[in-house]
Amino acid sequence: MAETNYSAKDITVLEGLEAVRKRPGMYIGSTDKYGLHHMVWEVLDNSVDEHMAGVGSVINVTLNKDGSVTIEDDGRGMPVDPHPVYKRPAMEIIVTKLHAGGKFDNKAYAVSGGLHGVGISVVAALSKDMRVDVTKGGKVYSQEYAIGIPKADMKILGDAGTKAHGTKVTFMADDTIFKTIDFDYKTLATRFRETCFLNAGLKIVLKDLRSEKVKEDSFHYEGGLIEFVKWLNKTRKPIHAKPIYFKKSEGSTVAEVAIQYSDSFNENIQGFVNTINTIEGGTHVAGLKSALTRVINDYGTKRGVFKKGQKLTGDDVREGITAVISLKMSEPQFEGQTKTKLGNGEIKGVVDSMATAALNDFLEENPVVAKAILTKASAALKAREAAKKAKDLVRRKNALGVGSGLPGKLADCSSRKRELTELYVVEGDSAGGTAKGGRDRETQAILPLRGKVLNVEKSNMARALGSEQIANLITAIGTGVGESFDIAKLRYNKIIIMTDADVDGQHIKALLLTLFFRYVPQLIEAGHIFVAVPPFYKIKKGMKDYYVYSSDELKKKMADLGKGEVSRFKGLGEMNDEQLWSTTMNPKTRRLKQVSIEDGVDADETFSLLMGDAVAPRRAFIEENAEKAEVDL
Ligand code: 0RA
Repeated sequence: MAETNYSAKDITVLEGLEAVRKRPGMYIGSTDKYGLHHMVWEVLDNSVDEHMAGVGSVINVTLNKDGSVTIEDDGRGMPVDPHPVYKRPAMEIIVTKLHAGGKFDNKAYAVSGGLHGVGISVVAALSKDMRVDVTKGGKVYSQEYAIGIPKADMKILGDAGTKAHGTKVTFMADDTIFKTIDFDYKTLATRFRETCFLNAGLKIVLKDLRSEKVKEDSFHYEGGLIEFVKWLNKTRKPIHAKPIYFKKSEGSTVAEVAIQYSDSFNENIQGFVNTINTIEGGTHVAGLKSALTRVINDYGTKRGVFKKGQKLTGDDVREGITAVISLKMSEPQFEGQTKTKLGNGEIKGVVDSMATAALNDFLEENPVVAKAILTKASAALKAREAAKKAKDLVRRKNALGVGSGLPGKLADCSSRKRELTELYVVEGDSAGGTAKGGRDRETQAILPLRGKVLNVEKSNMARALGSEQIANLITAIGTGVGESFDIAKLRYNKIIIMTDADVDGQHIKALLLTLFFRYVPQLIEAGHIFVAVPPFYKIKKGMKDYYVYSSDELKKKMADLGKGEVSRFKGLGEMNDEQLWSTTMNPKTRRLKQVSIEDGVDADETFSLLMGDAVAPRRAFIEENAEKAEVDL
């Protein structure tokens, strides 16, 4: 700390950083993996801003051997001149003062409400060490910090070429703050790829020096959003080669959209606001959707392709769509469970009218593509109407015995207090029977599934909803799917997938997760979907049985117990009512994994690769993820 001399003004600076260390979650969301990676996004945003400002085109991100991260850009370089009020180098103020604000805060698209833009000072405060090197005006300036406090004054290290400029930030996350400081290569790579698609021309190079085998990936797309939708469709068969593309602005709001339909049955719309992936959608996505439905209906009506009274629903129009909407706006408001839903009401109309004009123009100018899209949507409409007819027929036949309308296989719980209730979706009739015997009848409902669930990645919505398994499940859950989804009608607070720990069980789990992700993603986003974790081993010692859930736990427990007879649990069927209750269903002792979507693009890639048609990319994906015991969904 040498000769650094703090004046009264600087005291508030220190207090600011103290607040960050006391309540890190307020500034970076959390102190888990999510918050840790947020540290990188925070520094990277500054480097991307330089590219947006027209200076700088390459960002190098390096995971160093010692666990620190370096982010180096060729932007203008952080200012280093003395700050007029604090009389310290601007660099020091930017890095050590919370919300340096004012003079330095010249971001055109500051993100409020979200967690971005909290500033590099937050990263500094939560780092054991940070070093910033700025190259500009022919010189290199450098300063080091520990938990946000300068170790010494800024130094001039020497001369650089007069043309060189940029900022290099290296930080070591503080392991007394973060639960883990182990960065995940895939999480970083996914985010950097997205960032480069959203900023055409920007190049990000990611290097991992942590293990013997150095990993490196480089992301750079001159085609921006158009390349993005093509990349998203790499596992699908597009029905038109050239994506629909437009970029329009109104005031300070800029919307950029690319759309490409494929012969698949799913809807994959990725929304971004100021480069943040809005997993829960919001008004920008709603505006795009309403324009699409209206424009394609109008186009079909004008050409006389519909029978009287026939109309495409939004779900019809979006069957097989892959789209990206990137919105840049000032003062976005984020809502929702994970604060990834755009809330600004005015945006819906703005995007709707921009998209209506652009889509009308596109369809007029590209009649071949227009026809392909209309044919696809009409096929969805026909399938939907045929499925409805079949259902009405069944309903008429059963007119006398409708009862509650709930599936006969469902063993419902007695409580009607939704916050307390749970639905166990159980593989197989026999495990279903055991679960019925073991459950808490008041709060736990059981829905047994016989055999495989239809793969919704490979079938249209009408056919999927016509399958008994899926119809039963959706009816039991209560919300409906697609456009008619209504969270207020949700019948259970927790929906828990319970399958065997074998290959078949994994497959059924994957099919159910695909169904939830494609048809009711809102339930995943709101944290209602869980996977039950049955025990892996049973240890018998004397009269007592112990259950453990992993090989690590087994080792520990055996060390505790000294001796015992170990047996492997293979399937749910091996347990009796009482065992299933105590190991897997009793809320006090069971293990549950909550299913979440960290990144919409990544989740779509995982499902389309694992459950879709393309074989070669699936093999590559599985090989790439082979070291992970299981792919996190
Ligand atoms: C404040 C003002 C200016 C640039 C930056 C900060 C800046 C920060 C970081 C962090 C990492 N890389 C960065 N690059 C730039 C504007 C400088 C000017 O107008 O010359």
